[in-house]
Amino acid sequence: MNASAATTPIDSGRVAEHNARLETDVRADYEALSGMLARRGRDIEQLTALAQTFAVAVPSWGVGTGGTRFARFPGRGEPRNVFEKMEDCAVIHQLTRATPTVSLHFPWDRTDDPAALREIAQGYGLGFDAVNSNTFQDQPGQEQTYKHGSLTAQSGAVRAQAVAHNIECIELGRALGSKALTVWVGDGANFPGQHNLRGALERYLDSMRDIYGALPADWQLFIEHKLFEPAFYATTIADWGTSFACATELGPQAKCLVDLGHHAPNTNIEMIVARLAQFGKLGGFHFNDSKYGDDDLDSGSINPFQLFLVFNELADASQRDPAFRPAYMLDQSHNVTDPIESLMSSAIEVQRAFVQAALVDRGALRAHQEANDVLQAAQTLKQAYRTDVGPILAMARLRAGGAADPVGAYRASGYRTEVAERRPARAGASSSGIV
Ligand code: RM4
Ligand code: MN
Ligand code: MN
Repeated sequence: MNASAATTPIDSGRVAEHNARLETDVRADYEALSGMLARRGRDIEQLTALAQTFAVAVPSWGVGTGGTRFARFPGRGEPRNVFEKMEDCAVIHQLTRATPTVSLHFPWDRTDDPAALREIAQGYGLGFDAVNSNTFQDQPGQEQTYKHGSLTAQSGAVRAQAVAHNIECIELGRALGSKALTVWVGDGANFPGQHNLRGALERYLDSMRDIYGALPADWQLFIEHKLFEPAFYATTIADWGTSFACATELGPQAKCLVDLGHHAPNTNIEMIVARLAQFGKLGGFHFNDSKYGDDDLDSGSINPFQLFLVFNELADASQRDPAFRPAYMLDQSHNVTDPIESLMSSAIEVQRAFVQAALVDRGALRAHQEANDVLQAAQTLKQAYRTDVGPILAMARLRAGGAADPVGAYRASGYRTEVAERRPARAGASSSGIV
């Protein structure tokens, strides 16, 4: 559905006014960049068309204010249910035109009426990406506790409950039009000796086999690894090697999901991406940025060069196999910013890395590599990374009916003040934002 046919939470006339004020400048910058790229033998139109194909899913849990394990400081007008979350996601897509899907998290987003939710999403021009299961928390009224693990628990009853929840996620996702389930478990040990390291992984695989068996034929199962937290000594699915082994063990519908924040500082994540792509097991991403651990900071806010290098590997993989399509999703927690603003600028940062990677002169890079011209090879990447592709992104948005400056248009719209009035805080209602 295009922007004009969809219901837009922000009045489209106001966005048009905003664009009219900025359009002359955007065009001037675009012309200047066009000339510079032409001198490098690159056609700006081809890059803008490519930018318009970019899409990344918004995490439903990211539109509420997040927190730390110390506190959460709620923002104004937070969404109180999945329908209000969809409205905020629609704003993000309306202004960026880069986020046509939403990734839901159950039971946080559980609904008794998936058909109604699907219809509302369609009205906004939104679809659903992978659904996420949650066996890292106990829910009110739940029979078994996950205190000592879920898919790896010693207790068969706990494992059965965790498997049943994942199967319910598949059913809900199916009704919503999703095509993948992402499984992240916090299972692991806090103390040496707490559990048998091998036994825990055996139980994990047994549970995952049951979930895999419930997948529709056109679905994928994404295994998300994470180094630590909440298990501080030994996390069962701690690294891409374990994830890869499990995905291989389970079968062709199982793939690995790389959350950028789930690695030790300084890990060469682009190399992990290259390895998983080479062996056909790269299922998708949770984009975010981090300084120390699973910080869930805005994409590109700390280490944009790393994001570019990840996309450089993805560009290489798509050149080798044009059918290569990993799922792109954001996974962030916004503690001190307006989540809508953070998600819009993050989606644009990921799109920026995607376009910068497309700018890499791959022929020249290969030639420098073959000639062992190390300096020129590195410079070839840097030249693409240093190019300000902002005008391409702005033009792509204008052409797709978005905003020249999404954060500017959003602030001018008064949306946050308006929702603050009609969404008074309700105790415990948010279920959004990670604490
Ligand atoms: C985890 C992981 C999962 C996300 C939860 C909320 O650290 O990143 O993807 O669903 O947090
Ligand atoms: Mn994640
Ligand atoms: Mn995480």
